[in-house]
Amino acid sequence: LETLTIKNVDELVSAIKNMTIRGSGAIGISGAYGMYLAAVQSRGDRVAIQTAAKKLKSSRPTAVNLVKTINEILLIVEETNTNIVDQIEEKLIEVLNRQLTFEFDLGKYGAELIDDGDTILTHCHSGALAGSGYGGRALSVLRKAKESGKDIHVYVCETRPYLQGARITAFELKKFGIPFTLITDNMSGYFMRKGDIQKVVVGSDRITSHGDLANKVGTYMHAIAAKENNIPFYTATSNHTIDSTISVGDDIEIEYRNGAEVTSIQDKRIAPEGTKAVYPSFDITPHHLVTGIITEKGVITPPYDEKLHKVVQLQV
Ligand code: RUB
Repeated sequence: LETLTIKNVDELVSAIKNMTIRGSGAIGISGAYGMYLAAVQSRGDRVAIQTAAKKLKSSRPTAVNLVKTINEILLIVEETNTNIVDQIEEKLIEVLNRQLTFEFDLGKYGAELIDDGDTILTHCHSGALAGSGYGGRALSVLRKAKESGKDIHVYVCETRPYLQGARITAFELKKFGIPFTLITDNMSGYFMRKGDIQKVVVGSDRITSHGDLANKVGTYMHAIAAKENNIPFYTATSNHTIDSTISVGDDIEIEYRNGAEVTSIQDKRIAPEGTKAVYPSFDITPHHLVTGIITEKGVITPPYDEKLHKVVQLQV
């Protein structure tokens, strides 16, 4: 685990853009830290804090956590006349504690869906700030299942091109003593058809009111293969990932990253020079492929609209 020192909002925005900080939960929390940093450094100057908010919100477009968290803090800026810095600090602490509680609670509900002896497929890395918290969202479900005495095994997709599965999830599973096998992204269908996978649990970056979800590209393929093989497909999330302003998943903005991130692996070029490559960082899994949405308030099953709306209403 490396320590990252961030000295100002611009450095934070770069760290989010270049994926040093990534994952919807982690960038949401970082956004709150960024707002606090801007407040402290500008001594509570409204315009400076609002400018920071704009930069932070546009750093990555798909995960809604970041935008929602920053909007919460912007409310303080708009409505408070005194002690803006102290109030933002209080909100930051609230956001951190809330995230830890969410992760713990949703893990508890999610673990009830896992049976003793299950092998679970997960994609990318669904965690909080690496190494902190209860272990992130999908990971929290797996960890709770293991802690409740269930004998589980996890297939972890490596997740090209950033390899978050291999570089982060595998390390966290190892740390928590959960047996796992690393596979490449294109192997899940094979193992599902063979009967080796009983559940799929992934995170999500944004969930619409219909229950369509955006998550790391490749998630949709796993969901289709799961449906075809009668394997339950779950997403582990919190109310901050639910965007009730959008109903249809295809209306979610998908971040396109530089194709050069596909033509090389860890700075080593793997394709001929001049190769054209594209990298949509997320894809949309429509709600009819989603068996359940695991939240801090319980597991939501279809039809989603009204139930998701209630979860959003329950907390800020
Ligand atoms: C990460 C990713 C994660 C979700 C959910 O993508 O798709 O599955 O963000 O994570 P990237 P969490 O690495 O491109 O940010 O549950 O931690 O919020």
